[in-house]
Amino acid sequence: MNESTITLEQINAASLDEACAMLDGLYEHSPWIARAALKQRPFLSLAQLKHAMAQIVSTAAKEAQLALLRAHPELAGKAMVDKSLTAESTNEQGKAGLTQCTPLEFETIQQLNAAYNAKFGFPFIVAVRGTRGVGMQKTEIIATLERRLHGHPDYELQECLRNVHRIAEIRLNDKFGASIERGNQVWDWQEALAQFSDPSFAVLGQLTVTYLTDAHRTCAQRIQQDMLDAGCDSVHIDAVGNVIGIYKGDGTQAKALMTGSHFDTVRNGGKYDGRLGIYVPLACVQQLHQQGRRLPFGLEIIGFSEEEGQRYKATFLGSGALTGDFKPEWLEQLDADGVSMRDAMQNADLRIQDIPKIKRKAGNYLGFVEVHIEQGPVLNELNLPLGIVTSINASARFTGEMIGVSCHAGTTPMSMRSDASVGVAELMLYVERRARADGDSVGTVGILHVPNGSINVVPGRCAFSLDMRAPSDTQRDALVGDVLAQAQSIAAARGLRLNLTETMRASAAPSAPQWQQRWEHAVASLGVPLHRMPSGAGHDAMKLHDILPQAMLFVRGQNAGISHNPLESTTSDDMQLAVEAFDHLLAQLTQETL
Ligand code: HGY
Ligand code: MN
Ligand code: MN
Repeated sequence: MNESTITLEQINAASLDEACAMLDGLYEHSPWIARAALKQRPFLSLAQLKHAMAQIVSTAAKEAQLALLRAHPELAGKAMVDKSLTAESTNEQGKAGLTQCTPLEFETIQQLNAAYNAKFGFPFIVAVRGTRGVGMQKTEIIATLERRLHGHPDYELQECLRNVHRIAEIRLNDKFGASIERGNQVWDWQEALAQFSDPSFAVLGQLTVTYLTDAHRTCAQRIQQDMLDAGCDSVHIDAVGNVIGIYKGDGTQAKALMTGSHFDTVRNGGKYDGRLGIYVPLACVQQLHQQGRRLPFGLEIIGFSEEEGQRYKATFLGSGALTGDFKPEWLEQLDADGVSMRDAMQNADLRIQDIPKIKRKAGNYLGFVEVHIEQGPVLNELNLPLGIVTSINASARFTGEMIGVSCHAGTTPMSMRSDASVGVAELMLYVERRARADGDSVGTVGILHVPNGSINVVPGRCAFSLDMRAPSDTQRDALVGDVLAQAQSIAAARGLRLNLTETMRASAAPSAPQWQQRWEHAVASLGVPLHRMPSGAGHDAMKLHDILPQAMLFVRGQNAGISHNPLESTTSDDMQLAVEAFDHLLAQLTQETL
């Protein structure tokens, strides 16, 4: 802490005017926010102060919110040109290179700013210091401005406010000299891992890492090295390609804590889905190792090799192998290029015959915890960095095909067609209607494909997928039952044949109360308000749930929490808080073990 930084103790002890002076400049030309929040002193943490200020804005009148946005300068705008920016904005726009725009960049930003302001009535605001705090690239700023120009006014108002809070967060960190090194380390580990992608996607600048491809194996080696460098005592790759890092305990407690998540991705996915859950605990091991400390129990951090079921229809393969749920019939599955899983595993030097041996004995473990990005908008809208998972929704997946008659699009009367794609289209609309009727179920047709389709041929075949989820097995089964029955009746009414194969079914996985409570104590210790929520996404924790007590911690996503999308994003500040929460959970376990 250098002499120019301030401390929370000073903030809590100062008079209101002195405290306001210390926080001056957090919100551009808007001291009313800090002043109102400071009335809630004392603050336990910066996280608590940040959330208090965000709440002051969220509960303010819309006019006050609009005034706050309009108090902000445009990016590379008039204030920058005539040098009337505040010191903070000068620093931020400078770090993002906006003071060195080419004439074309300058012209583009000016035009986009004008269009944005004309459409929404307030300036485009993005935290140009970015999610790592070191400054966005100008190209990224322009792309964000172009993308958000098409946003909905209500969303853009809230998104600009969230960026204003992010700007204030970074300014607060500067004022307090806040240490977010470990969050930065987690951010950097994931950034480095994201450079490896399956070639046909890499050329498009997209991240896709599917089971046992060259990119996948390079990721496994990189994770293995990161684990060793961070201080794991041993790291190995098991018979299904999981990367297992061990940090030994001091021998007091024979049982170990298992944690981790997956490192495979969906096609054109994000950098944090799964990977965050490997690197947050690794940052804890790194600090334990640096301090020469041992916990009473061992830590087993696992990078699960396959969770998304992209290359093969074998979801949760990595974590399932540890619970004894590896299905031998998967080995014969062929990928899109006709490569069997067996061949892919042999090519990766995996010992298929050893798969049964990697099943874990539950008695060797205290439990399983997983940190994961939320992959949804809830924490983002609540301005909360962390969330407590109460249960993982039940899910079921199917692949299917409707088969009719392909025929001439010009000569076949509408009344004489068995059009496979229209049958699937009718089913899709039913899935949407039926899932929506439950309120908290979801149904998705993610794959839709007319093989060898032609513009002038009525489709004779249409392939599709079904992904259906609900908070309970009962509700999921009712949804699945109705959808499958409707599929049959659509096919019958349209003279189509229907093929459907169930490819996955996972039960709802409620968090083990004592583990959920440990996460709650950890989050509360950071001064972050508790928000309990179900997980709409499936996770490895739902497989380990079959043999171990488990609970998850969610980390807020940026960009409305979008996921399975290259816009998937979290900040190093939120990653720092996740690391600190994990530290606290380890400390609780240590306390309980002694
Ligand atoms: O689809 C899911 O829920 C997870 O991301 N595999
Ligand atoms: Mn995923
Ligand atoms: Mn995931």
